[in-house]
Amino acid sequence: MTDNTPQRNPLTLLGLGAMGTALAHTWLTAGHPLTVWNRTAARSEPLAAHGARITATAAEAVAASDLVVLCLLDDASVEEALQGADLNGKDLVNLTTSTPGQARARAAWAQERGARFLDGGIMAIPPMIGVPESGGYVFYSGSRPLFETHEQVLAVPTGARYVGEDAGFAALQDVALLSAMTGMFAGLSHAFALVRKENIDLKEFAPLLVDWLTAMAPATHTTAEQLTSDDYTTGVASNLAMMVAGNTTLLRTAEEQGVSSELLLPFMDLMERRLKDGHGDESTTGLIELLSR
Ligand code: FVH
Repeated sequence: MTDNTPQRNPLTLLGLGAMGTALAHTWLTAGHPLTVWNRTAARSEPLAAHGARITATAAEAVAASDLVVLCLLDDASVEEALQGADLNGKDLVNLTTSTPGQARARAAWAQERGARFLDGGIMAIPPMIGVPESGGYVFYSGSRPLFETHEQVLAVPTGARYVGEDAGFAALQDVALLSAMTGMFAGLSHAFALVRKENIDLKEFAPLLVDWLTAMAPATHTTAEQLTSDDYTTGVASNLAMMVAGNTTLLRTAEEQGVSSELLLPFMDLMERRLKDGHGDESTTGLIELLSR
């Protein structure tokens, strides 16, 4: 009898934390022969029952496949895990969160050892992995031939978006999105601090906040257009002069509610500086000028 099951490409995964484990399950489910290694062996063992091959050392795991994916804590753990592994001829895909500088240095490091290198920035949390409708994806940058060779395998856990040959671009765009998210969390923390001690149902307030943030989000496109055209006064819905005047109300309300304004003040200070420089007719895009060092 002929086995008609399509052959899936084998790969190795180093790192079985929350994210690595989620990734591993999707490749195993899709039928890819998977070799795994984790520093703490107990975390690898459950995967053996799902068909993974477990190795005792990272070097053995690297030797097992041409494609080696890393999902470790940080760049230092990548260095440590790969010590003593023969990387010559390997395709390394590093999904460990890094800075753009670390990603570029790691790409050069891999190349010196005879490996092709692709850096990845994961825009998903573990429950989104293997769930196409979650909208998760990974930014990839570095070796285009490596990406094209392995695109189908890389797209198994979540979407795959290649963003350029510069190995630092995936990390840069990952961190840019995470930084924007940090600002959003700061904003919603302040909003909840204002209302939480009143007789307001926070579960009814939450969707109002979500709808408002969603309604404001398209301002992102205006910012991109203004930066591209170098004209920060076209398409301005709410100008800086009006917004700075409005800040007084935001700060007084915080005081009335007994809430610190520490999350708002750095941005408001920038707004005032730009206004004092004579840019009251702009949107907040001009503030970006003040951030560049
Ligand atoms: N989890 C998340 O929500 C985020 C989503 C976006 C992307 N991040 C990044 O993914 C990398 C891995 O994250 P994780 O969630 O799997 O992290 P942990 O569960 O903490 O697992 C860490 C693994 O790294 C291993 N490890 C740590 N130090 C070393 C080392 N010196 N040598 C070898 N391995 C090391 C650790 O091994 P062990 O503690 O089990 O022995 C885990 O396998 C990360 O870059 C996130 O920023 C996740």
